[in-house]
Amino acid sequence: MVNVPKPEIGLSTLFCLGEPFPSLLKHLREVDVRHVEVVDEGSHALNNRRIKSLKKMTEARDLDFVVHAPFAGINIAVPSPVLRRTILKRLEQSIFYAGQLDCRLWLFHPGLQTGVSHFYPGRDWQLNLDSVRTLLKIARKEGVEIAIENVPEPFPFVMKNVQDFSRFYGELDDDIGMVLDVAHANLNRQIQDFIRQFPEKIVHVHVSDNDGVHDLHLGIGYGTIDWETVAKEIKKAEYSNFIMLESIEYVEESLQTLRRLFA
Ligand SMILES: [Mn+2]
Repeated sequence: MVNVPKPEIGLSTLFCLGEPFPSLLKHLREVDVRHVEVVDEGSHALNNRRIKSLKKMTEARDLDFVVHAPFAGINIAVPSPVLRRTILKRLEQSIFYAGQLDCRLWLFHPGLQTGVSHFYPGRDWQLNLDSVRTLLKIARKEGVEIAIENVPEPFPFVMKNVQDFSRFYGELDDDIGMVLDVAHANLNRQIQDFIRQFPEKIVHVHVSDNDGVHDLHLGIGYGTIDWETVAKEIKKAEYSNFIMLESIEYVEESLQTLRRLFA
Protein backbone atom coordinates (compact mmCIF):
# COMPACT_ATOMS: atom_id res chain seq x y z
CA MET A 1 0.00 0.00 0.00
CA VAL A 2 1.27 3.44 -0.90
CA ASN A 3 1.33 5.78 2.06
CA VAL A 4 -0.47 8.90 0.83
CA PRO A 5 0.22 11.95 3.03
CA LYS A 6 -2.88 13.31 4.72
CA PRO A 7 -3.87 16.93 5.32
CA GLU A 8 -4.06 18.06 8.94
CA ILE A 9 -7.11 19.83 10.34
CA GLY A 10 -6.68 23.14 12.15
CA LEU A 11 -8.80 26.02 13.39
CA SER A 12 -8.85 29.72 12.54
CA THR A 13 -9.53 32.13 15.39
CA LEU A 14 -12.06 33.93 13.17
CA PHE A 15 -14.92 32.26 15.10
CA CYS A 16 -14.08 34.31 18.20
CA LEU A 17 -12.80 37.52 16.57
CA GLY A 18 -15.70 39.41 18.19
CA GLU A 19 -14.46 38.44 21.66
CA PRO A 20 -11.62 40.13 23.57
CA PHE A 21 -8.10 38.70 23.32
CA PRO A 22 -8.07 36.99 26.77
CA SER A 23 -11.12 35.06 25.65
CA LEU A 24 -9.17 33.88 22.57
CA LEU A 25 -6.47 32.56 24.92
CA LYS A 26 -9.13 30.72 26.90
CA HIS A 27 -10.44 29.08 23.71
CA LEU A 28 -6.91 28.03 22.77
CA ARG A 29 -6.47 26.29 26.12
CA GLU A 30 -9.63 24.28 25.46
CA VAL A 31 -9.94 23.53 21.74
CA ASP A 32 -9.21 20.07 20.47
CA VAL A 33 -6.75 21.11 17.71
CA ARG A 34 -2.99 21.43 17.42
CA HIS A 35 -2.84 23.82 14.46
CA VAL A 36 -4.19 27.32 14.95
CA GLU A 37 -4.51 30.19 12.49
CA VAL A 38 -4.34 33.46 14.39
CA VAL A 39 -6.14 36.36 12.75
CA ASP A 40 -3.99 39.46 13.30
CA GLU A 41 -6.97 41.79 13.16
CA GLY A 42 -9.56 43.72 15.18
CA SER A 43 -9.52 43.00 18.91
CA HIS A 44 -6.98 40.21 18.27
CA ALA A 45 -4.38 42.45 16.55
CA LEU A 46 -0.97 41.14 17.60
CA ASN A 47 1.56 42.98 19.75
CA ASN A 48 4.64 41.95 21.75
CA ARG A 49 2.68 41.13 24.88
CA ARG A 50 0.21 38.97 23.01
CA ILE A 51 3.02 37.18 21.18
CA LYS A 52 4.46 36.36 24.59
CA SER A 53 1.12 34.95 25.82
CA LEU A 54 0.74 32.84 22.68
CA LYS A 55 4.29 31.50 22.94
CA LYS A 56 3.73 30.64 26.57
CA MET A 57 0.65 28.69 25.53
CA THR A 58 2.79 26.51 23.23
CA GLU A 59 4.87 25.47 26.25
CA ALA A 60 1.77 24.22 28.07
CA ARG A 61 0.02 22.77 25.03
CA ASP A 62 1.26 21.17 21.84
CA LEU A 63 0.18 24.03 19.53
CA ASP A 64 1.56 25.60 16.39
CA PHE A 65 0.48 28.77 14.65
CA VAL A 66 0.08 30.37 11.27
CA VAL A 67 -0.92 34.03 10.98
CA HIS A 68 -3.66 35.53 8.82
CA ALA A 69 -2.71 39.07 7.83
CA PRO A 70 -4.88 42.03 8.77
CA PHE A 71 -7.49 42.63 6.09
CA ALA A 72 -9.94 45.30 7.30
CA GLY A 73 -9.26 48.43 5.27
CA ILE A 74 -6.12 46.83 3.86
CA ASN A 75 -5.61 47.23 0.12
CA ILE A 76 -2.12 46.41 -1.21
CA ALA A 77 -3.12 47.89 -4.59
CA VAL A 78 -4.28 51.26 -3.21
CA PRO A 79 -3.09 53.99 -5.62
CA SER A 80 -2.01 56.54 -2.98
CA PRO A 81 1.71 55.99 -2.25
CA VAL A 82 1.39 57.19 1.34
CA LEU A 83 -1.48 54.80 2.06
CA ARG A 84 0.30 51.92 0.33
CA ARG A 85 3.43 52.55 2.39
CA THR A 86 1.39 52.57 5.59
CA ILE A 87 -0.43 49.37 4.64
CA LEU A 88 2.83 47.61 3.76
CA LYS A 89 4.29 48.78 7.10
CA ARG A 90 1.36 47.23 8.95
CA LEU A 91 1.76 44.01 6.96
CA GLU A 92 5.52 44.01 7.63
CA GLN A 93 4.78 44.19 11.36
CA SER A 94 2.38 41.26 11.01
CA ILE A 95 5.02 39.19 9.15
CA PHE A 96 7.49 40.04 11.93
CA TYR A 97 5.04 38.70 14.55
CA ALA A 98 4.57 35.54 12.46
CA GLY A 99 8.35 35.09 12.60
CA GLN A 100 8.31 35.57 16.38
CA LEU A 101 5.68 32.83 16.64
CA ASP A 102 7.81 30.48 14.46
CA CYS A 103 4.92 30.30 12.03
CA ARG A 104 5.02 27.95 9.10
CA LEU A 105 3.06 30.49 7.08
CA TRP A 106 1.73 34.05 6.90
CA LEU A 107 -1.08 34.61 4.46
CA PHE A 108 -2.75 37.66 2.97
CA HIS A 109 -5.38 38.95 0.55
CA PRO A 110 -4.76 40.41 -2.92
CA GLY A 111 -5.45 44.11 -3.61
CA LEU A 112 -8.74 45.69 -4.66
CA GLN A 113 -9.94 48.15 -7.27
CA THR A 114 -10.85 51.62 -5.99
CA GLY A 115 -12.99 54.57 -7.00
CA VAL A 116 -10.32 55.75 -9.46
CA SER A 117 -9.43 52.38 -11.02
CA HIS A 118 -11.60 53.15 -14.03
CA PHE A 119 -9.32 56.07 -14.96
CA TYR A 120 -6.10 54.06 -14.81
CA PRO A 121 -6.71 50.68 -16.43
CA GLY A 122 -4.27 47.99 -15.31
CA ARG A 123 -2.78 50.13 -12.53
CA ASP A 124 -4.31 48.09 -9.66
CA TRP A 125 -2.96 44.92 -11.20
CA GLN A 126 0.58 46.35 -11.37
CA LEU A 127 0.43 47.76 -7.84
CA ASN A 128 -0.80 44.40 -6.58
CA LEU A 129 2.20 42.68 -8.22
CA ASP A 130 4.62 45.31 -6.86
CA SER A 131 3.26 44.94 -3.32
CA VAL A 132 3.46 41.14 -3.49
CA ARG A 133 7.13 41.44 -4.52
CA THR A 134 7.75 43.81 -1.59
CA LEU A 135 6.05 41.40 0.83
CA LEU A 136 8.14 38.51 -0.52
CA LYS A 137 11.30 40.53 0.17
CA ILE A 138 10.21 41.33 3.73
CA ALA A 139 9.20 37.71 4.35
CA ARG A 140 12.58 36.40 3.21
CA LYS A 141 14.30 38.81 5.56
CA GLU A 142 12.13 37.58 8.45
CA GLY A 143 12.44 33.92 7.42
CA VAL A 144 8.67 33.47 7.03
CA GLU A 145 6.92 31.74 4.16
CA ILE A 146 3.99 33.71 2.74
CA ALA A 147 1.01 32.84 0.55
CA ILE A 148 -1.80 34.70 -1.21
CA GLU A 149 -5.48 33.76 -0.93
CA ASN A 150 -8.27 33.57 -3.50
CA VAL A 151 -10.88 36.05 -2.30
CA PRO A 152 -14.66 36.25 -2.66
CA GLU A 153 -17.16 37.81 -5.00
CA PRO A 154 -18.73 40.38 -5.05
CA PHE A 155 -15.82 42.48 -3.73
CA PRO A 156 -13.63 44.25 -6.34
CA PHE A 157 -10.46 42.24 -5.59
CA VAL A 158 -8.06 41.95 -8.51
CA MET A 159 -7.52 38.16 -7.97
CA LYS A 160 -10.65 36.07 -7.49
CA ASN A 161 -10.72 33.33 -10.13
CA VAL A 162 -8.39 30.80 -11.73
CA GLN A 163 -7.79 33.07 -14.71
CA ASP A 164 -6.56 35.86 -12.38
CA PHE A 165 -4.23 33.44 -10.58
CA SER A 166 -2.84 32.01 -13.85
CA ARG A 167 -2.08 35.50 -15.08
CA PHE A 168 -0.58 36.44 -11.70
CA TYR A 169 1.77 33.45 -11.66
CA GLY A 170 2.71 34.13 -15.29
CA GLU A 171 3.72 37.71 -14.51
CA LEU A 172 5.14 37.56 -10.98
CA ASP A 173 8.59 36.18 -11.88
CA ASP A 174 8.93 34.86 -8.36
CA ASP A 175 7.59 32.03 -6.27
CA ILE A 176 4.68 32.36 -3.86
CA GLY A 177 2.23 29.78 -2.57
CA MET A 178 -1.52 30.01 -2.79
CA VAL A 179 -4.12 29.70 -0.06
CA LEU A 180 -7.16 27.98 -1.51
CA ASP A 181 -10.29 29.22 0.23
CA VAL A 182 -12.84 26.56 -0.72
CA ALA A 183 -15.77 28.75 0.36
CA HIS A 184 -14.59 31.70 -1.76
CA ALA A 185 -14.09 29.36 -4.74
CA ASN A 186 -17.66 28.12 -4.25
CA LEU A 187 -18.93 31.65 -4.94
CA ASN A 188 -17.55 31.49 -8.50
CA ARG A 189 -18.09 27.74 -8.92
CA GLN A 190 -14.38 27.07 -9.30
CA ILE A 191 -13.48 24.75 -6.41
CA GLN A 192 -12.53 21.91 -8.73
CA ASP A 193 -10.80 24.24 -11.23
CA PHE A 194 -8.57 25.72 -8.52
CA ILE A 195 -7.58 22.31 -7.13
CA ARG A 196 -6.88 20.88 -10.58
CA GLN A 197 -5.00 23.90 -11.96
CA PHE A 198 -2.79 24.73 -8.98
CA PRO A 199 -1.95 21.49 -7.15
CA GLU A 200 1.70 22.57 -6.90
CA LYS A 201 0.88 26.08 -5.71
CA ILE A 202 -1.67 25.36 -2.97
CA VAL A 203 0.19 25.39 0.37
CA HIS A 204 -2.74 26.04 2.69
CA VAL A 205 -6.52 25.54 2.58
CA HIS A 206 -9.38 27.45 4.24
CA VAL A 207 -12.77 25.82 4.64
CA SER A 208 -16.22 27.01 5.65
CA ASP A 209 -19.61 26.65 3.99
CA ASN A 210 -21.92 29.12 2.24
CA ASP A 211 -25.04 29.36 0.07
CA GLY A 212 -23.10 29.92 -3.17
CA VAL A 213 -23.99 33.61 -3.13
CA HIS A 214 -22.57 35.14 0.05
CA ASP A 215 -19.40 34.44 2.02
CA LEU A 216 -21.26 33.37 5.17
CA HIS A 217 -18.62 31.25 7.00
CA LEU A 218 -21.24 28.63 7.90
CA GLY A 219 -20.49 25.33 9.57
CA ILE A 220 -19.28 22.50 7.31
CA GLY A 221 -22.36 20.87 5.77
CA TYR A 222 -24.65 23.85 6.44
CA GLY A 223 -24.32 25.35 2.92
CA THR A 224 -24.24 24.19 -0.69
CA ILE A 225 -20.65 22.89 -0.91
CA ASP A 226 -20.39 19.21 -1.85
CA TRP A 227 -17.80 18.22 0.75
CA GLU A 228 -17.45 14.59 -0.31
CA THR A 229 -16.35 15.79 -3.76
CA VAL A 230 -14.08 18.48 -2.29
CA ALA A 231 -12.38 15.89 -0.07
CA LYS A 232 -11.96 13.54 -3.03
CA GLU A 233 -10.36 16.28 -5.15
CA ILE A 234 -8.06 17.41 -2.36
CA LYS A 235 -6.92 13.85 -1.72
CA LYS A 236 -6.42 13.25 -5.45
CA ALA A 237 -4.18 16.36 -5.56
CA GLU A 238 -2.14 14.72 -2.76
CA TYR A 239 -2.49 17.84 -0.66
CA SER A 240 -0.90 17.23 2.73
CA ASN A 241 -0.69 20.59 4.50
CA PHE A 242 -3.22 22.26 6.80
CA ILE A 243 -6.95 22.55 6.27
CA MET A 244 -8.06 25.43 8.48
CA LEU A 245 -11.65 25.69 9.58
CA GLU A 246 -12.96 29.25 9.14
CA SER A 247 -16.56 28.60 10.17
CA ILE A 248 -17.96 30.98 12.76
CA GLU A 249 -20.65 28.55 13.98
CA TYR A 250 -20.86 24.79 14.67
CA VAL A 251 -17.09 24.86 15.19
CA GLU A 252 -16.70 21.59 17.15
CA GLU A 253 -19.11 19.76 14.88
CA SER A 254 -17.36 21.08 11.77
CA LEU A 255 -13.97 19.93 13.07
CA GLN A 256 -15.40 16.44 13.52
CA THR A 257 -16.94 16.48 10.05
CA LEU A 258 -13.58 17.52 8.57
CA ARG A 259 -11.73 14.77 10.45
CA ARG A 260 -14.15 12.23 9.06
CA LEU A 261 -13.91 13.65 5.50
CA PHE A 262 -10.11 13.68 5.46
CA ALA A 263 -9.46 10.58 7.57
MN1 LIG B 1 -8.68 35.25 4.29
